[in-house]
Amino acid sequence: MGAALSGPQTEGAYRKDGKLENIWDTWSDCSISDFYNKVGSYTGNDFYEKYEEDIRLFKSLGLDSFRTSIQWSRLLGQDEKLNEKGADFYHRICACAKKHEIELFMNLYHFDMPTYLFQRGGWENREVVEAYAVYARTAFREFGKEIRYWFTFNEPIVEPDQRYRTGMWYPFIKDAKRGMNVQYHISLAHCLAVWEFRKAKEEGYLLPDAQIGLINCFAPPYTREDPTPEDLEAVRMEDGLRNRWWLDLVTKGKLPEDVLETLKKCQLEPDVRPGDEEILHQGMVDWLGFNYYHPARVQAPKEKTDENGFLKFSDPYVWPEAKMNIYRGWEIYPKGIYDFGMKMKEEYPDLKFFISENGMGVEHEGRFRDASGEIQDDYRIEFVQEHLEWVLKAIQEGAQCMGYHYWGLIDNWSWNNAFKNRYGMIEVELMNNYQRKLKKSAKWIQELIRLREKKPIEETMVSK
Ligand code: IFM
Repeated sequence: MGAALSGPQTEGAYRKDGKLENIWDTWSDCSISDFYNKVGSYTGNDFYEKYEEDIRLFKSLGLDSFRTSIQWSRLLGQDEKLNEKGADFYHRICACAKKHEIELFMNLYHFDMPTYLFQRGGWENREVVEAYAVYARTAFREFGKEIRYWFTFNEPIVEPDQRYRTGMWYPFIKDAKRGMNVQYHISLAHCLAVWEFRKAKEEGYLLPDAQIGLINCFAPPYTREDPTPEDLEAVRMEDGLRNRWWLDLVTKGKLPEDVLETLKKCQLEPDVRPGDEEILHQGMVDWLGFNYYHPARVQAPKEKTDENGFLKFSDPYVWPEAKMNIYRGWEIYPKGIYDFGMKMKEEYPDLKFFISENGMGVEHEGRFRDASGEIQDDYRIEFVQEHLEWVLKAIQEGAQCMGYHYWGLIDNWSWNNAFKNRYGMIEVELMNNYQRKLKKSAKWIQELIRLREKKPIEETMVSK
């Protein structure tokens, strides 16, 4: 049981100690009104200053692990040399986690491209893929004896989607073809990093039991009842592009052929070059992180093509019985976690996984404060409890699920939504020097963990 965070959403200190500008700082600088309440990337939740307090808090709640990410823009300078002060910050985090006997999971990339590399084409440019491999190599060698659990990417599907296909995020591109290349290049970058990891291990830079993984938001796809063949085709491609793409890569070292064939037929195939096959083959991991918030409900597309003339694979399908998190616009469907667990058991039985993110973001949480000032977030307790019950069922039925990390245990900066939706079980008071304060759910999870140590998990989980 642990917590998930990321560097760019928590650290702040955006120009401190030699940190370079990243793509979020650039977007904040050029259009601050795009960010909720005009809160840009600059301060995170002050983790740079408060990491010791935060790690102590995790420990006091009984958590055994937490994830954050190294910011590429903090670790390396433009010359690709180590930024000593940046490295020192991450060494201090490692030492603090060790002191409090809490396992640190370290991710290398969380949507945070350094701006100078973005200006060279970002993930559209193969040189950036190579630069990422250099960055990963440097991180493995620098922190190899301090970190056991490594991850190459968090949600590698998100940047192709948000920056290049839907154009919701800076630089607001809507081009399915460019999006496919970005997705493909990120896949190659993942593989090169895994290769660097294996090499670093052979050369003795890593802990002997170090592991490497990938984390993605594998939203299980569903369609309408009584689907047409076209609806099923929409599910095949939704699953193919967003889930099987990564699952095949990390278990078989190749991309799903049916998906590549379909992409070829509609001129959306990525720019595959000689030698890529060998690179892809390096992509197999030791385990996987599954971020789960909502299912993907799709149906056959109404229009055949999008506004740029590229073939559309699906339209959203609104399930009439859907229960919504209205603040985030995401469906709450706890059973999806179990369905994914069963899919893993059937289709990728050798790969262990853990729930690497799951959580509920809610707006204006101040209205749920009681007389003592504590936020009574019973909705969050219900959300986590229901999801954990499905995790338990999946484990009981044979899924190799190793654990659960709650996303955003401490309120954090959520991209252009900034602090609009609060995810934390720990509140951050923005107007009071980012002070931390437990919400009701923090006490609930503390008690859950305490009981779990004493009783069989089944009894702990029964709703009272
Ligand atoms: O804040 C994000 C995180 O960066 C990736 N997963 C989803 C979270 C909530 O929106």
